[in-house]
Amino acid sequence: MVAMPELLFSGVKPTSTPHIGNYIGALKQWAEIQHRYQCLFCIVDLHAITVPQDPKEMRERTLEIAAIYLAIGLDPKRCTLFVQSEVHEHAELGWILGTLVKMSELERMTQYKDKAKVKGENVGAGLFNYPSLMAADILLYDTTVVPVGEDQMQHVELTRMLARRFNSTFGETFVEPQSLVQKVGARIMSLQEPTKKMSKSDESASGTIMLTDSPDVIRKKISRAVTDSGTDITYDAIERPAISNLLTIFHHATGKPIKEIEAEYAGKGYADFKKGLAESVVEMLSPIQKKLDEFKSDPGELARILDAGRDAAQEMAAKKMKVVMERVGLGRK
Ligand code: ATP
Ligand code: LTN
Repeated sequence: MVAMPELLFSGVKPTSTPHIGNYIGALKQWAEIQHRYQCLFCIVDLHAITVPQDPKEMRERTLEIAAIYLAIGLDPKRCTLFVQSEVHEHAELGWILGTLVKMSELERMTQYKDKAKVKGENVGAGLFNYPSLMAADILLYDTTVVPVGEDQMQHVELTRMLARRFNSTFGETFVEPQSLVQKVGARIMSLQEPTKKMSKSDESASGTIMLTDSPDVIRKKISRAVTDSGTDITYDAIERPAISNLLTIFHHATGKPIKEIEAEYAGKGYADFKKGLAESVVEMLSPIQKKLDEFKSDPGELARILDAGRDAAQEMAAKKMKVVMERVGLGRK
């Protein structure tokens, strides 16, 4: 008997242009492992609206993310690329799972706590219930592997728990997924505040290198990156968070082990190190940017890929929802 390939699912929110944290923590890994799994990559626009978005800009960014998926090397012949809101089963299963999750479990989610802290009283209920929808994304497809940055591990854990809860309440229906997180680079920090993760919604644009930043902008942002006291270029995530973050980025941009980069810059100053780093990041991004321009200039092809992705995802999701509706007792037959 031929074993079924394991299924991989992941997604990015169209909240703004992705940054090198998204690339190093998630996207780069997707491109490397796509050949080992049956893959679905989603643009999670329903998640994006858990904080207010400009409608016109969000639609543009949805297409931009699709073009980025292709530019980083995802192969649409192997992977299903689609937009979350175009497959209505995501919202439906998200609702059902929202009836199973406990308030106290959602209250423990650090992404919610972090975002709610910034928003204060104005936080929407969607932000609170966000993990139910994320669990729906994953469970709809019998996903086994979810490659994400470290910040999302807690949500994948909650997804596993919801799968178990649903199965024990209504009968075996969902597969328990595993998160897949890189050893180094699962959490790239802001260049301006190295104790905070680099984030699309970060107020300080100079702390975040966007995948579309020009070489000059990249050089400027890296030259202004904060550093730790002293002059040593050595990795120590606790004592020297700023330099450790820059070393991690350097490692991913060049493929060189961190030890080798430390040796290369031993006795040299931060200025030399930052110059070397900036050129490596420019080199890492330049082929992606070139391809991105090509894909952006062919909206017909992008639309064709997303239409095919939607149809393929829809077919899988509909089958699963039929079973879920039956198990839960929804509808008439
Ligand atoms: P926002 O700031 O709007 O919440 P975000 O930057 O966290 O967005 P997402 O679209 O939510 O971006 O994340 C896409 C993927 O990138 C996820 O797998 C997430 O874990 C990963 N990721 C996000 N930020 C980082 C980071 N700083 N370092 C490593 N991985 C990250
Ligand atoms: N919550 C994730 C984005 C996301 C996701 C998913 C990731 C939504 N649904 C399913 C993996 C699998 C984030 O904030 N980065």
